[in-house]
Amino acid sequence: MIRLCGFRISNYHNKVRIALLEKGVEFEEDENVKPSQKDEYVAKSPMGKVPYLEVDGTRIRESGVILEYLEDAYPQKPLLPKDPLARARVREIVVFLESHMELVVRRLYAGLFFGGSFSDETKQQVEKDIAKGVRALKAVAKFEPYIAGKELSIADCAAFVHLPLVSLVTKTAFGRDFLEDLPQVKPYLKMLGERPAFARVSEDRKAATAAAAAKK
Ligand SMILES: N[C@@H](CCC(=O)N[C@@H](CS)C(=O)NCC(=O)O)C(=O)O
Repeated sequence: MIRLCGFRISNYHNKVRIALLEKGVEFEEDENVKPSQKDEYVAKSPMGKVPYLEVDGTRIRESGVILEYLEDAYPQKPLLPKDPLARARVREIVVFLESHMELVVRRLYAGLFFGGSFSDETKQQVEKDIAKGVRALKAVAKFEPYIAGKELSIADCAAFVHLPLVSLVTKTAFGRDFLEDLPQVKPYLKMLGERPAFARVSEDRKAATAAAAAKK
């Protein structure tokens, strides 16, 4: 049996959950697992992060690796094309989204929304780096209607969770949504949000966010 462990506000947890639902894989979920540096948790997830996937007692960490495992283990409803070049293109989009967009804006996220701080230098660097990330995405995104072309792929699972964060952070920090340079993004995210798997994860994220806010 497969068990996804994490929490429903996490972009990385949600990306994996969307893929599991889209692929129709039967799975259990522990949605109350939080990142931690405590020994007991690090024994399960050595970086102390979520999510991880338990497969018959074995754990897989890193959402990208989990998605690749799911493709290998459940090829019936694929989220990667067969052609090696097309597969590379999907993975390239995922790297642009995660490494050059999500991780860039995350440098400001805690400071903007969780009472943390960042220096002017960090802010300037993020502005430069996110512009590069948006430029990269613009060069490869197809929106035909999916981000990598005609088929739904893991790049759509990633885009659905990462792009809204880029909009939120750039609007808040710089007074301008940097994704405005890609006008296809809004209708594309709306289209994805109408798919049952994406809609379910989105609703559950909202409910988990409201529950966390109510606890404070
Ligand atoms: N590269 C990891 C990133 C996972 C990640 O950063 N998860 C966040 C929650 S959204 C986390 O666990 N943060 C706690 C930490 O970084 O210590 C993946 O793709 O699974």
